Amino acid sequence: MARVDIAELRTKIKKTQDKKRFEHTLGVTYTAACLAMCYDVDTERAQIAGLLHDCAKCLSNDKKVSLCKKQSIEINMTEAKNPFLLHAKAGAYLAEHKYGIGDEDILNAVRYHTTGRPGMSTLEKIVFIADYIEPGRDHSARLPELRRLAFQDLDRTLIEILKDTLSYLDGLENEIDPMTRRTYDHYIKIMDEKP
Ligand code: DGI
Ligand code: FE
Ligand code: FE
Repeated sequence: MARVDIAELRTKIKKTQDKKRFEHTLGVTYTAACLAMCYDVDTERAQIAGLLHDCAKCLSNDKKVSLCKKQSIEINMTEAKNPFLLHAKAGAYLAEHKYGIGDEDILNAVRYHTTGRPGMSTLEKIVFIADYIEPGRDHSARLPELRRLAFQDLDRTLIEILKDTLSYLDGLENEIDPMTRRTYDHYIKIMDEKP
């Protein structure tokens, strides 16, 4: 992969995001870098994935849908009802074709940062978790506990975040993306199988 200039990428992303979203992006970027240090992952790749994870967030919903249709990216029922979910898939497309990222692991970290997926790489887990725990977040009373846990056990943190997300979405029709459920079931199973 051609070398990515992180400072240059940061400047480009800043131009596409409002102030609050860009602050969040920086929070995810540095939190992902810290988790990468903890789990022996390349910190540059963690920062690149963090900078890019919400790169399609500030497109209008119409733009997200039309980009996915144009690029033959599948839109499931949940995404059709909640087009904001498409910022992950659309973001992976832009990361590759607008920002020139060829690293499949980084692209997957962007693609699955909202729902997760069974069998995530360490980098994918890091971005998913960093998105939830970055310092600017203030959406869950359990954040202090999850922030601590993130630096101790990625899989357990993943499960706790998915559990909170599923219970938040529970009972709302067409709300739960099948992938979010599959990710949770997969990691619960892995946890049960651990000695
Ligand atoms: O883009 P961000 O706001 O930084 O974070 P994100 O991409 O993780 O999106 C967060 C939102 O996504 C949060 O409100 C929970 C929601 N979410 C996660 N999984 C699902 C979901 N929403 C729906 N409708 N269905 C899901 O399966
Ligand atoms: Fe996101
Ligand atoms: Fe995010």
